[in-house]
Amino acid sequence: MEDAAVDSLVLALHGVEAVKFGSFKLKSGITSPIYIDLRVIVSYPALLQQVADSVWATVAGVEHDVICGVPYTALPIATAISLKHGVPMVMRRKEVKDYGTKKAIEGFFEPGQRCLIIEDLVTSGASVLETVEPLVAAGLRVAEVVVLIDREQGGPQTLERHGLRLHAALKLTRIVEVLVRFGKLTREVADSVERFLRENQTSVSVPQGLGMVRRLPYGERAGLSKNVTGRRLFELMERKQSNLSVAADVSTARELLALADAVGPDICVLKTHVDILPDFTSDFGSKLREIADRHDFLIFEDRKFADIGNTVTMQYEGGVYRIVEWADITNAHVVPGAGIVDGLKLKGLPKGRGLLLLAEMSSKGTLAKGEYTQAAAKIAAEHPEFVIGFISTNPAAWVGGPGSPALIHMTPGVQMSAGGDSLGQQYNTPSSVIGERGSDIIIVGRGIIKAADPAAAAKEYRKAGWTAYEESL
Ligand code: S5P
Repeated sequence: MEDAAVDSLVLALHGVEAVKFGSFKLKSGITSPIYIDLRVIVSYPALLQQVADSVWATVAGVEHDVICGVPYTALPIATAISLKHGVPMVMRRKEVKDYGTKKAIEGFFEPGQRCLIIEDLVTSGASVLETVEPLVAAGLRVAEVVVLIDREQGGPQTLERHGLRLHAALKLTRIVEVLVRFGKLTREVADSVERFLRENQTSVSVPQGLGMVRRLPYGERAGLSKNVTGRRLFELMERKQSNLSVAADVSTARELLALADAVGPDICVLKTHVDILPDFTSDFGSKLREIADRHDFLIFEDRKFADIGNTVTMQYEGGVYRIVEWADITNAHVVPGAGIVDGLKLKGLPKGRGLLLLAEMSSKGTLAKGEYTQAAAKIAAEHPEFVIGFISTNPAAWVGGPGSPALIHMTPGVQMSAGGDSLGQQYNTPSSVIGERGSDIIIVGRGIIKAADPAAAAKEYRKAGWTAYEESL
């Protein structure tokens, strides 16, 4: 927005007392030097139009098919935009809590359409998330949110963690700056507002219940998977009562086979990195398969493919390792786009193999977050016959939650106590990963393989993982 337009809007909002300064006791009990209440703008049609125009100008060029105002204050703003620009609108019903059984979204839309969210004021971002959840559950794609005023108290950061980009027509500090410049506010009050903002940052990690679908038992999910390996995995977890995967990052193939035998009775999946084994031979696969069959677990080669479709077909099938011959499961980054899935599927599907997509990573500073994670979820949803799930770290916080119950979430970075290593690995506990973060399988490496007695440690992790699962049902 042009400076003059900002000035005029701020002065108009201040003129009708939509933005007030003084000492206000908030619902939370905190005293705030500023109070913003935009409900009053419906009484001033010219101002409502000015607000709608400013909001609309803020998202010029942002693509969408429908818009949805967050009830209630933003509804008239969305309506004004809809009327002036001919954009179809949908409405979220605020009263319907159980959107599984009642209609939560009014209006016509097609699944897969992009919905732009319109809001009047963002503090923590929680109301926006409440509106986004049923929209996503109804099949709309949501990635962009526009707000008239961002209070700059942590909302954009929270929304970003949920894969949403916030566009703000006005930021609170800008409003204050304009009002000081026009002599409506003293420097002293402005300073107190800035101090208040600094000291009252919000952080909504996972609002209670948001994004959490009711967890179905693993056994029931077996029937939903469209992939043989996905089905087998759910069935064997239920049968064996284990959601533990051991990351067998030992230094030789010999040690790996011995470890597989030792932890075999307690795991559902053994995860390998065969390219670290100096004594790998072509019979490694058949030896490991024999142990896997005996102890009833699946083999996951953590190859993390990341190339174009044509190249990965050769890497998956050929070379020294011939991964497709012996690994039930492998995984891929989605950075090349959906072609990587098509390539791997060409070789893997005829053998009944399954693929996991890396939607998030456990390492510090990972770039796999927000829109990237959402893109991985979308690619998975488009390939249900081959993609069996994700490597993820916090699926409960995804927009719309962990997604289809046919897809499984496996989470690395697990130890009995939270922490990390010196190279950026970050650890969460089994109960946090399964109970709070909504994952299905814990992947444990050094927590088990570096223990004095790996077999005993595996039993402990298995128990911790399974107890957390049972409690979450
Ligand atoms: O984001 C990830 C993805 C994976 S697959 N972070 C990870 O740590 N992993 C793998 O999980 C990693 O390659 C290693 O094999 C295992 C974690 O091992 P730990 O020793 O830190 O438990």
